[in-house]
Amino acid sequence: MAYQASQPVPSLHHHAESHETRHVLIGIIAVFLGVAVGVLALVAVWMGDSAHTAQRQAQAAADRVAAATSTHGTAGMAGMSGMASSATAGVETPSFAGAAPANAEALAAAHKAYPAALPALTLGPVVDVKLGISHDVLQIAPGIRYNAWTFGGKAPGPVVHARVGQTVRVTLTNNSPMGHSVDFHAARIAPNVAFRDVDPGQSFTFSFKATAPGVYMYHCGTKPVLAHIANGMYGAIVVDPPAGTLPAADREYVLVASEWYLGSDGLKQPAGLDMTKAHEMRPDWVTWNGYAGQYVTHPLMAMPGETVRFWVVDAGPSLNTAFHVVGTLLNRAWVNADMSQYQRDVQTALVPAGGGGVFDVKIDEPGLYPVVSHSFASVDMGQVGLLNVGDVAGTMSH
Ligand SMILES: [Cu+2]
Repeated sequence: MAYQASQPVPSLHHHAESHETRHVLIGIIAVFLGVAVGVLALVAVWMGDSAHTAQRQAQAAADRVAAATSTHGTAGMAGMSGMASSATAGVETPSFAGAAPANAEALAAAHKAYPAALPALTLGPVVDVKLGISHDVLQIAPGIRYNAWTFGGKAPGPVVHARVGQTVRVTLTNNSPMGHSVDFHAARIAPNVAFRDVDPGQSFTFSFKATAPGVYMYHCGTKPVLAHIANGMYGAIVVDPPAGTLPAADREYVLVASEWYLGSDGLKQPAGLDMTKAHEMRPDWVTWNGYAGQYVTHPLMAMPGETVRFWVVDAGPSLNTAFHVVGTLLNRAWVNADMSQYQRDVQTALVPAGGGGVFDVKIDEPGLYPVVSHSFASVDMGQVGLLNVGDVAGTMSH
């Protein structure tokens, strides 16, 4: 107050003037607000109306799509089969999941299952891995053929088995008409050098030392990687820890999970890759070791009380695997294939796309135990097998 009183008169006058100005301003603002409220009310009414309009328009569009679908119907779909990519505007790429010829059961029985048993170790300091690259027609489900790109003429490619401390020497020979490469997740190596593209007709050798135990993916790393993996260019390498450091197992199986995205049903002629489905992660088939349901018709075997070890890789290209064995628990789960520690009595363990996991089960009661991804859409698309404990008769679907 003392300070205000000491102010010169002009200053006080100025104060009064500024009060007046403020009143005028408030008046203007009030008027403006009044107008604004009115305008907002009008906008609200207009918005409500345009929402109704939009709704009506959307419904009309939906009706037109429904009408078009029922008009063109199956004839339109049939005309599209055989196309590699079918992202025609407004038409969903059809699913070919579950397609099967009349003799599917006989074909499934006649199919020679991919050998899941872990191959023996190679003695000596160097493990020589020869990977021939070729383009081949593969069966990926009973009666379903696919134009695949492969390591060693099959998908997955050969299982590599090494021990920590060994050198893995990889020789790629490209017998296909286009460039390919290989990326080993077990390696610590400059990828621009080791994982480089190899031209058609060329060979290339690189080596790496196996430094960490586990199970790892290998795959073609040529762009677009999604297409090269989806077409079948992947496999597993198991790296054992030093001898005697893991609990003993009576049987060891390698399972590689992968998805297939088909541009046609693959029945009359081999299907090609549908990149639209691959991008949308909408597979037609999901498999263990490249063929839908092959271990249902040709179960993996074990005897009661045996410890069975699963070395699992998820090759993707995009979906994860929720590893689960129906009717038991995973006694030991080396999650993410970190072999320094395991979890006990796990119901389901995640194996991410591009990752691995190692799982022991010990089953005392004879029976048929489904081995699945508990992400059950994958089961319906073929990612299911059976562990037959005690060589019991019969089969089951799950
Ligand atoms: Cu490739």
